[in-house]
Amino acid sequence: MQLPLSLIALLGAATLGAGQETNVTTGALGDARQVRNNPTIGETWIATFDSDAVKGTMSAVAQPIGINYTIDVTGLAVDKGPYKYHVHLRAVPESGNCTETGGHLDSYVRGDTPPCDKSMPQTCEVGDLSGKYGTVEGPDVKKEFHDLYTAMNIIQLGYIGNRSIVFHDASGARIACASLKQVEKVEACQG
Ligand SMILES: *[C@@H]1O[C@H](CO)[C@@H](O)[C@H](O)[C@H]1NC(C)=O
Ligand SMILES: *[C@@H]1O[C@H](CO)[C@@H](O)[C@H](O)[C@H]1NC(C)=O
Ligand SMILES: *[C@@H]1O[C@H](CO)[C@@H](O)[C@H](O)[C@H]1NC(C)=O
Ligand SMILES: *[C@@H]1O[C@H](CO)[C@@H](O)[C@H](O)[C@H]1NC(C)=O
Ligand SMILES: [Cu+2]
Repeated sequence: MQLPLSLIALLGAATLGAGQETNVTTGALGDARQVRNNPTIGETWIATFDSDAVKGTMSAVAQPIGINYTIDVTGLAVDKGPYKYHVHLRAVPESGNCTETGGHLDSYVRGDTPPCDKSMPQTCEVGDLSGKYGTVEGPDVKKEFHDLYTAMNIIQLGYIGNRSIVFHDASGARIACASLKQVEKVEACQG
């Protein structure tokens, strides 16, 4: 659900009129735009987790608009949540060091604060998936959601290819990370 633009403008004007500071809750480049030009519907990228902290997968499948995600993981410590999960900028290096994945995918330059308002996902950092679709609790998670603002088109803002998914525990620590890898395209088979 989106507020009509006129209503948003009115609310903004009312807030300014009252002489209050307004918090910028969208990106410097504006709200995230819906992704409508993925190259191949069904193109799939998967992040595979295989550590003591998390085992399982997060898959991303291109849709006519945006991407469908499925989280299917086990082994999250029950006393360390709620857990956040994001698309981070870079793939995980050979060392496995999650710090080196860099910050969140933030194509519209919004920053972390104030926190994402999930009722207005277009205003959130593009990669802040848990901000938009909810944190998760251990031990096991099976969760699906449809994000309109991430892309599998390399020339588009919000491109997730060769980036990574990072899980954070309640302290913010990066407890696990995995690179998003494209699943081999399977040719349609005749008979
Ligand atoms: C991981 O990478 C960060 C940033 O490069 C570095 O400061 C840190 O020492 C590394 N951690 C390990 C265990 O190598
Ligand atoms: C704006 O955000 C800051 C920090 O996130 C917060 O301290 C402040 O109360 C907010 N102001 C308004 C008017 O919401
Ligand atoms: C996946 O995307 C389609 C639109 O392409 C949507 O209808 C469907 O609800 C999505 N699945 C989930 C689990 O959100
Ligand atoms: C993604 O990574 C794979 C494997 O490292 C590489 O072959 C491919 O060229 C990369 N694609 C892009 C668009 O960077
Ligand atoms: Cu993160």
